[in-house]
Amino acid sequence: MKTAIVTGITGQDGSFLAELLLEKQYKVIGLVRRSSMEDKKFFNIEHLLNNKNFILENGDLTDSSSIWRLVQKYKPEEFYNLAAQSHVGASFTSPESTFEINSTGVLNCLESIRNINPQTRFYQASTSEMFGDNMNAPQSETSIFSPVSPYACGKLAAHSLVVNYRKAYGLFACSGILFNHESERRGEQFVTRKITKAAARIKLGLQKELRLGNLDAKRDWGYAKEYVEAMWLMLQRDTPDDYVIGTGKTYTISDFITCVSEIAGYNLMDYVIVDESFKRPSEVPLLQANPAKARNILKWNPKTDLKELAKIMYQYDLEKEKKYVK
Ligand code: NAP
Ligand code: G4F
Repeated sequence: MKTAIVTGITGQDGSFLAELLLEKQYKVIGLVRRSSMEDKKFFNIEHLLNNKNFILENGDLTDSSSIWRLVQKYKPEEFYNLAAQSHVGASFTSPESTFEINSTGVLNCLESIRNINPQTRFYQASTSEMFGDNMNAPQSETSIFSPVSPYACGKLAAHSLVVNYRKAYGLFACSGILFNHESERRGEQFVTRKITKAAARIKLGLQKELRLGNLDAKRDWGYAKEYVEAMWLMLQRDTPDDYVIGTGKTYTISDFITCVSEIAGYNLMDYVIVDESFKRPSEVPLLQANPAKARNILKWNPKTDLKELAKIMYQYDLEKEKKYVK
């Protein structure tokens, strides 16, 4: 039985990856940090808590001793680092902690592997945000990085460390440069989930308006459940490498609102108010993946299109919000 450490286990991707690895008969060790809302933090992984191959350990990515202890205890075959301060907008208000988690946190993982168990295969959650304001789309593994947020700067530092530890120390370290991926488990502050939740609440008469920032930015949105398969595939190769993962299609935030409107059966745009406070000091205007390398080498292909994705999310939110209707 293989053992995998997964950081960020309570998040969207961590929970889907844990399910995938358990299905593949792995022992999954999830890193969790203390929360003031202890009863709510397991929402995405509640259904896994009784699985004997699913083990949670306390720690924090920025606390190197907790990472070293974990690698020492389990000497895992695979280590997936999905933990991050993952909200780009929040990185402008908390740049230091974001940078610490998203870059030094990764160094802690790499150093623990290099010193304790160099045969551990490492996956880093890199991001299309690293392309920043590079308008040359579609973006591939060889496109120029031009980050425009503290979040993306921290992720680019981490990405460079992964490349360096692969070259300098021969670690089996891979970065997945993932474009936006969403699901019914997406955090409610990210734009797609904010929209599907609001659409459901407006439909049910629970909300009157939807305040959003920039509606013109373009994103390449896929379904998170499919993207965690790409992470696993990267670590099964003979040689480590970096891969762009995305659909190759790009849409504006307005397009997504139109899509949700069609599913919900009313014009959601009538309820949208553009609120400057949700705009960012600098914006990533255009993301569109060129996932040819992943398609050719990993044999990975996205299956869920934007409309199906919006439907999954909207229907989930509609069911969830119904309990608040009096
Ligand atoms: P998410 O839902 O926000 O989950 C982030 C996870 O990181 C949570 O489990 C969180 O734990 C954990 N975490 C944050 N700070 C930590 C710390 N100091 N120590 C330990 N754990 C910590 O994010 P996601 O959407 O699943 O994304 C997973 C990873 O992929 C992230 O690294 C993100 O930056 C990257 N990424 C995401 C996308 C996307 O579109 N979703 C695209 C490209 C890259 P708590 O529950 O305690 O907060
Ligand atoms: O949903 P978002 O917050 O995602 P963003 O900034 O693209 O970041 C996500 O994807 C990255 C991969 O490219 C990940 F690395 C990162 O961890 C995260 O998962 O915003 C998408 C777009 C932005 O252009 C934003 O300005 O939507 C725009 N937007 C407009 N109104 C809004 C809002 N975003 C949020 N969160 N909230 C709004 O009200």
